[in-house]
Amino acid sequence: IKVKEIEDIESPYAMDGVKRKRTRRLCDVSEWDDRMDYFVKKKLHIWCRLRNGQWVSGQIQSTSGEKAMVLLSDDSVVTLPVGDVLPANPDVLEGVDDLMQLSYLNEPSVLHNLQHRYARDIIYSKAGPVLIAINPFKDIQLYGNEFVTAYRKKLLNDPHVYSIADTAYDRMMEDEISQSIIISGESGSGKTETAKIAMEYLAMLGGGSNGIEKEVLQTSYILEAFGNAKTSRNDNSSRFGKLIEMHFSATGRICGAKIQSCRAVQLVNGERSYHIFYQLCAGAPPTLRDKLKLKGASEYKYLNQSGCLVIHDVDDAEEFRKLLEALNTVRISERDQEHAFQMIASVLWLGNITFQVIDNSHVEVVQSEAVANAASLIGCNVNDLIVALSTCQIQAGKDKVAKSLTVEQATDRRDALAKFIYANLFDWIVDQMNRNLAMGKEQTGRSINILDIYGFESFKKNTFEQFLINYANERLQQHVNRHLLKLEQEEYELDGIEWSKVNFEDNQECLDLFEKKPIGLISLLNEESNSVKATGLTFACKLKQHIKSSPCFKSEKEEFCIRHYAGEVRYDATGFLEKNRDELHPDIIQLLSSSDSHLPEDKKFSIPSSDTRVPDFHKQSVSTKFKDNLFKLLQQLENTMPHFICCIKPTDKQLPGMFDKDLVIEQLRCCGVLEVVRISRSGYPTRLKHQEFTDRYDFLLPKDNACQDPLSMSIAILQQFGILSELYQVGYTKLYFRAGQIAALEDVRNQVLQGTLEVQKCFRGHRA
Ligand code: AD9
Ligand code: MG
Repeated sequence: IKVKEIEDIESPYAMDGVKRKRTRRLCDVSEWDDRMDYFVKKKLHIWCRLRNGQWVSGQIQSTSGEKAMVLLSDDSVVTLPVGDVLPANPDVLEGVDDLMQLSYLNEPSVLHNLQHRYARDIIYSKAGPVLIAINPFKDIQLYGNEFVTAYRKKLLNDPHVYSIADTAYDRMMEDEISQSIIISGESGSGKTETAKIAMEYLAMLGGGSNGIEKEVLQTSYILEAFGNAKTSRNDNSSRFGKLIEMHFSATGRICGAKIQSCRAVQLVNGERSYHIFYQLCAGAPPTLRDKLKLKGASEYKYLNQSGCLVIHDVDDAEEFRKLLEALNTVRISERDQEHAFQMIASVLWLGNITFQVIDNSHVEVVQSEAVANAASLIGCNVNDLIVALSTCQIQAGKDKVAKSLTVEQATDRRDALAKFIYANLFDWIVDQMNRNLAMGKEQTGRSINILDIYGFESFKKNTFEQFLINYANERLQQHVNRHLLKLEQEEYELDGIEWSKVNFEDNQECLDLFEKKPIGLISLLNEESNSVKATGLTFACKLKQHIKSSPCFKSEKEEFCIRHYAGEVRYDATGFLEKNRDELHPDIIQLLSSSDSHLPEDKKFSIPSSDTRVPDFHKQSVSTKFKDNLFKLLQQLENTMPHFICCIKPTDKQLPGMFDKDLVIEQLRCCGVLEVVRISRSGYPTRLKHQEFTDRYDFLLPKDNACQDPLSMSIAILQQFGILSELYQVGYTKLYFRAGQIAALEDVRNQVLQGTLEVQKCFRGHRA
């Protein structure tokens, strides 16, 4: 749509059909009541909410009191409460790029606009400063070299991840300030794909002769193999959060990268475990198979319990081949790769170890290929493994005696060992990649950080893992809200400019519920985890007893409910304590430290202190470590200039061509999209300190004004230029301009400097 057309449309604010330029402000509810008659008279389109909650298009025929008679597109007429009728935008605004351009900003109009675009494969739109990305669930022709070039040369201006990455790159190069691209959205909305698209763009911009950009791109593939799994919400769901830093040289070339991760490892995640297990089983070449004694995925208990071994349209063997390629690209040696696969296979074999009770008194490990293979892959003695899994060494005076475990305890030990090996391997791989991508030079202000975490999750059964993931999303949401909604408005208020506040839903209450000490979910969980006798039930009771007042919390028996910003989630407290403790028994630590003595230093297990004299409360719990890690990631983003992408999942079915309006509007509400547009539309995006402003433009003033203070000088300049008072505001410290105003001033300044305009004439010209 050409700007001209938008400007010339007849405004419903204009009375009696007098044509007026469209005012760039939205109609709020009270004004809408006044304008309804105009809509009736002009037969303009409106949105009306039917009894089933759906918004449909129609025309108001008449109103009487609190009722409106509306003609629908099927020629039927319905009578509705006036409150269920909202103005629709004129046709000329159909499918605008930026929701800021809509004359009427209401939920049905926003939904209609996004759906109109989505149906045409235009998945990106702007909501003021935020990019909205709606998952297409199919390949769309919007990426690749030609698009990169077009965005780089600014030939294309349509909303796109490329354009966000391009702006970040330009700002970084010009201002030497680190940038961040923060991607939010619920599980399956497209965050990880979006992160990769942004990385691809930056890699093409910053690629050079050293080929490091190819390595950076391949890290995603490796991280996904080891850190993603299929869930019911997403076939490729990230089970870890990551922050990728890309560093650039003074000439804008990528000179290094760093990956930081934040994870909550569980071996069994909903439908399938991590992709790597299936990839290895399906794709390992014969020699590797022999070495690892590998069988098919269906032979392993950790994999076959869920009943889901394959992902539709995914060939695990082919994926394994790609993984090897990626590992080679990031220069992880073949020996190191083999070490990694050995650890993966050891986990699989550990899962197949079974126990039996002998004489009703003690537990024994069943002798099988599983225990033999696991021991040989871990690199320990079979008997040592058997002893560590089935007995507990107790100090009796100077001697140690072995006490038999129960089957349950032995199983827990086995699983804890497997989980530890896997977690250790994940960290090791990240370390290896970081080492190879490390920057040659010291850090500069030129970096772009891309944040992609696990999205908000709500399953039928939600456990400790969802608890941590949803907590992380709650924190991220606050970070986004703070930057987009809060800080902006606070700046206006502090600087004393006139501003009518836009309210938004704050999630502080829910965050307090998690973080408050000593009566917050994490504190109480840690406290209960320290008690030997505590169970899931006692934990849930403790929560019920202490957290009564929070409106975000309910509990019942072994379950508790948290009202998150993105919806209510019911958690099952079973297993929370064990998972939060995540203890590795000293016997297992002993086993591992004796097993890896032959390994080179960098491949040794990073084993926690086996010193039993270290009191438990000094060992950090999983939730505390997770929280600290998350804070570290978000803290790092505080010092950067943020760019936001909000991913939206248009359907729960993971299929193209579907647009579930209820689902979409819920997500738009969660991201505060309408509020962001409201603030941006009435906001002042260009800000200059009085001194900066006068330094730049004071030469345009008559000489006698020159000795005034910067504030008075600023006002004098603005008056001389005849800038309309609604286009700027004067704060205590800065001047605030509506979009585009500085460009007009700059134009005059340049003309005067070039001698094509006389100072006095420019004032008159502007006033006219
Ligand atoms: V989770 O929080 O990690 O569970 P994400 O990361 O938000 O989730 P992901 O990026 O994995 O979602 O996207 C889910 C699926 O949507 C992908 O596997 C693709 O099949 C599909 N998708 C997402 N974005 C695009 C896209 N731009 N083009 C094509 C896409 N397909
Ligand atoms: Mg993801």
